[in-house]
Amino acid sequence: MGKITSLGTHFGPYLIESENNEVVAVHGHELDPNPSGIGQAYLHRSELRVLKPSVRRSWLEQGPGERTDQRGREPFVEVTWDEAVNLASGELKRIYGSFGPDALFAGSYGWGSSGRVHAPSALLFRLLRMCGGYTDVWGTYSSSAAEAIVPYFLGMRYHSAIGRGTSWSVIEKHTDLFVSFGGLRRSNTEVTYGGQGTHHTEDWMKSAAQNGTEFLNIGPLRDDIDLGIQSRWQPIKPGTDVALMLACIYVLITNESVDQEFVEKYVHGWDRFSRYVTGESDGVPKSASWASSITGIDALVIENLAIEMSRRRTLINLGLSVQRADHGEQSYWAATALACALGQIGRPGGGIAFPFGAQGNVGAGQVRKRVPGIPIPPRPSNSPVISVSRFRELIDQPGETFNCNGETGEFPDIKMVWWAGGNPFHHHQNLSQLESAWQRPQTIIVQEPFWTPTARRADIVFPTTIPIERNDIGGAENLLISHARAVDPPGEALDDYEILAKVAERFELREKFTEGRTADEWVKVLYDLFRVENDWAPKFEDFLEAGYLRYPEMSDMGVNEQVFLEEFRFDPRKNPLGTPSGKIELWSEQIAAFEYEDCPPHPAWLEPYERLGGAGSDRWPLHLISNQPSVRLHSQYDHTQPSTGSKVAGREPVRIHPDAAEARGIVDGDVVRLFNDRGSCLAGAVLDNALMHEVVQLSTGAWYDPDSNGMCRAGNPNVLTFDKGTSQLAQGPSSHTCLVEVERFEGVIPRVEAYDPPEFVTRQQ
Ligand SMILES: Nc1nc2c(c(=O)[nH]1)N[C@H]1C(S)=C(S)[C@@H](COP(=O)(O)OP(=O)(O)OC[C@H]3O[C@@H](n4cnc5c(=O)[nH]c(N)nc54)[C@H](O)[C@@H]3O)O[C@H]1N2
Ligand SMILES: Nc1nc2c(c(=O)[nH]1)N[C@H]1C(S)=C(S)[C@@H](COP(=O)(O)OP(=O)(O)OC[C@H]3O[C@@H](n4cnc5c(=O)[nH]c(N)nc54)[C@H](O)[C@@H]3O)O[C@H]1N2
Ligand SMILES: [Mo]
Repeated sequence: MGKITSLGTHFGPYLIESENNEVVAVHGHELDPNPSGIGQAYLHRSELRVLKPSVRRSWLEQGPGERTDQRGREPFVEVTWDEAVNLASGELKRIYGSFGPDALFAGSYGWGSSGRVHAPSALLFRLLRMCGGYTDVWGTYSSSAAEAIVPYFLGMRYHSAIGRGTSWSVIEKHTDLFVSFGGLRRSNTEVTYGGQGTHHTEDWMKSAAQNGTEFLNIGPLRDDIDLGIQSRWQPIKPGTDVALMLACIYVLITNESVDQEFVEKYVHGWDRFSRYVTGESDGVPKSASWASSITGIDALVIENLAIEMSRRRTLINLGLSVQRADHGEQSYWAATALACALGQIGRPGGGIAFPFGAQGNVGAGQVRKRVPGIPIPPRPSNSPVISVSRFRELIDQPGETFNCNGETGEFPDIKMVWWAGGNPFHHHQNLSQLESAWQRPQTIIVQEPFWTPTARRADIVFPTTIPIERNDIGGAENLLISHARAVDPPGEALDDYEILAKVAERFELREKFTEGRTADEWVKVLYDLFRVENDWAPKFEDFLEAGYLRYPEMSDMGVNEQVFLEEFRFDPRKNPLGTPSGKIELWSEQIAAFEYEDCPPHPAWLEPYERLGGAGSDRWPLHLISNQPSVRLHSQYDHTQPSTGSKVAGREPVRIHPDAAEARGIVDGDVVRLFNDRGSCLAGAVLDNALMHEVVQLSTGAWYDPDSNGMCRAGNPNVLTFDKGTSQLAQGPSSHTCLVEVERFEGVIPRVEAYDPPEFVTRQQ
C-alpha cells in the first residue's frame, strides 16, 4: 500500500494512493457507496501538461495584437516565470493605462478546482479587483435562464430554491408520481459544482421506486432514467415541453380540476394567465390537440396525463437542459404554473422541484453550508457586467447595446482577455464564430494545467497545478473534505495562487493579495473560520488526520428532511414569498415593465428559432442533444482514460436511432459527419433505440479540433449550436436548441490533432 491522501472534487471524494511521486490507484472514499469513475483520470500522467510558461511566437517577437489570426496555429516559445509574469503584468498595466479596466475581460467562467483556496477564477477576481477591475459576468452556462426568471415568480434566488427543495426522504415516503422534464440521468448526479459529497441519488431512487414512487421521464432519451428501476418514458420533441405543460393546464381548466382554493390563496395573476391558456386573450386555446401538433404526443395521452397528475401525489421536476434552450425561462415558469393548477405545492412529496437529475446534491434538503473562501473584494461599482454566455458578442461587437434583465448596457471595447479555470473553446456555442471574435483582443492570457483548445489559443499560458498537487479544503452537501498533496507538480507548474501572487508583486500588491500567507496557511485559516461557525468541528490537526468531517445534521444517506414551500403553504401571510404580491406570480408586473417580446409577463409558448416540425426542420431533420458526458466532467481529461475509452473510431460517440441510421446508410462504428448552416463535425456512430427517431445525441466536451474548413474532427457539438441568448431576460445559452443532419463520412478520414502537444520553438534573436 502506498501513501493515501484524501481529495475532494466536483465529482466526489476520493482517496488517492501514491508511490514514488506517482498516483498508483484512485479509490472511492470510504463513505461513498457509489464513487464516480471520472476520478480515475488522476491515474494517468499526461503528455499534455503545460510544463513551462509559454508565449505565442508573434506576440513575443512583435508585440501585443500581432498576427492574432495565428492564435492556435503558430508555435509557442517557453520562457522563465520571471519573464512571463513581467510580460503579463506589463501588458495589464498598458491596457489599464491606455484603455482603462473595462477593456479587460476577466469573467473567466468555468469549472476549475473545487477547492476553496485554489479556486482559480476567484483568485483572479480577487487580484484584478485590487488592481482596478475588469468587465465581469453574471449567470452561468448551467442555469442562467432559471436564475433570471425564478426570483420573479418565487421571490427567491434560484439557488436558494434548490437549497430549500424537497428532500429524497420525503419523496420516498410521499410521492406517487415523479414527473421529470429532462430526465434523471444517474451520470449527471455524479457531479456538483463546488464539490460533490458521497453519492446517494441512485440508492434514493431505487428505494423510492420500491416504495411505490413511479418515475415518468419526459424527454427525447429513454435512458435519461437509466438505473434499471421500472420507469415510464414519454418521448417529446425537444424544446416543446412548455406546450405540453400549458396543455395539461388547459385540460385541468376545462375539466374543472384546477385546485381553485390553491390558486386563489397562493397565486398572483391566475385569471390573466388562464385566459391565455384557454385562448381568450390571444385566440389560441392551448388544448391537448394544439400541443399534440407541437410536441408529437397524442392528444389523448396529454389529457390522461393531466388527469393522472391531479389524482396522484405528483412532483414535477425540471432538469436544467429544458432551460438551456431558446426561451428557456418559460419552461421553469410554465412548470410552476402547472404545479399551481395541481395545487400540491408545499405538500409532502408534491409540487415543484428543481433540478433533480442535474447535480448530485439535489434532494439532500439543505441550504448549502458555507465554507469560507479567500475573500473576494466587491466589484468596483462602475465595472460593466454582461450575461456570461454573451461574451463572444462582447469581444466582437464593441459599442453595441444589449438588454438584459431590465437593464440596457453597452459592450466596452475589449483589448485583453484573462481566463483561469475554464475552457471556452469547449463550452461556448458556435465555436467557429468564437474563433474569429477571439482574434480581436490584443492579448489573451490563460492559466491552465493542460494544452486545451483554449490554452492553445492564448498569447501567454501560465502552467498551473491540479488538485492532487496541492493542499486545500472543500465543502460538499454532507462533508467537509481535506484535499491533500499526493504528488509533486510536473515541470515548472505553479499554483494559481502563487502565479497571481507573482503578478500582484508587480503591482506592489503581494502583501495585500496574500495577506502575508502561503496557500497552505490559508487552508488552516479557512478551516478555523469554518470552525467559528461550526463549534462542533474538531481542531485542524484532527480534521487533517481524518481527511474529512461529516455534517452532523445530515443522515447517513446524506439527507436533511424538508418540504419545498411548506411554510408558505402553512401560512402565506406570515411566510409570504419575496415577490411583490408575496404569492407565486403567474403574471409579473416587473417583467411586464421590461416590454420584452421574447419574455412576456406570464408563462407562454414562444416558437424557438428552430425545432422538429417547426422552423428549420425542412432542411435539418434531426434534433441534436448535446448533453453532459457520463465519462468526464465537461472537457476535463478528455485526453485520457476513462474518456478515451468511450471514443468510437477515435472520436466522440454520437448516438443515432437505428431507423435514422439505416435511412442514411450508417452502421455502428462508422465515422459520420454532423452538419448544419453553422458548421460540421465528425463523430463515431453508435446505433441505439433508446433515442427518439428524429434525435441524435453527442455529448459535450470533445476537444475542439477544426480542420482548415472549420470541421471539428474530434466531435465537439458546439460547432453546430447557435450562439443566441435565451431571451432578453436572462440572455442565457440556448445550446439545446439545435437541428442538424447526419451523413456517413466519405473520403479520407482525417486524424484528430487536438490531443497533440503544440509546437515549440526557441526564440529568434
Ligand atoms: N453544446 C453544449 N455546450 C455546453 C453545455 C451543453 O449542455 N451543451 N453545457 C454548458 C455548461 S452547463 C457548462 S457548466 C459549461 C462547462 O464549461 P467549462 O467549465 O469551461 O468546462 P471544463 O471542461 O470543466 O473547463 C474547466 C477548465 O479548467 C481547467 N482547470 C482544472 N483545474 C484547474 C486549476 O486548478 N487551475 C486552472 N487554472 N485551471 C484548471 C481544466 O483543465 C479545464 O480546461 O459548458 C457549457 N457548454
Ligand atoms: N458526469 C457528468 N455529470 C455532470 C456534468 C458533466 O460534465 N459530467 N456537468 C454538470 C453540469 S455543469 C450541469 S449544468 C448539469 C446539467 O444538467 P442537465 O442540464 O439537466 O443535463 P443535460 O445532460 O444537458 O441534459 C439532460 C437530459 O435532458 C434531455 N433534454 C434535452 N433537451 C430537452 C428538452 O428540450 N426537453 C426535455 N424534456 N428533455 C431534454 C436530454 O435527453 C438529456 O439527456 O450536469 C452536471 N453533471
Ligand atoms: Mo453547467
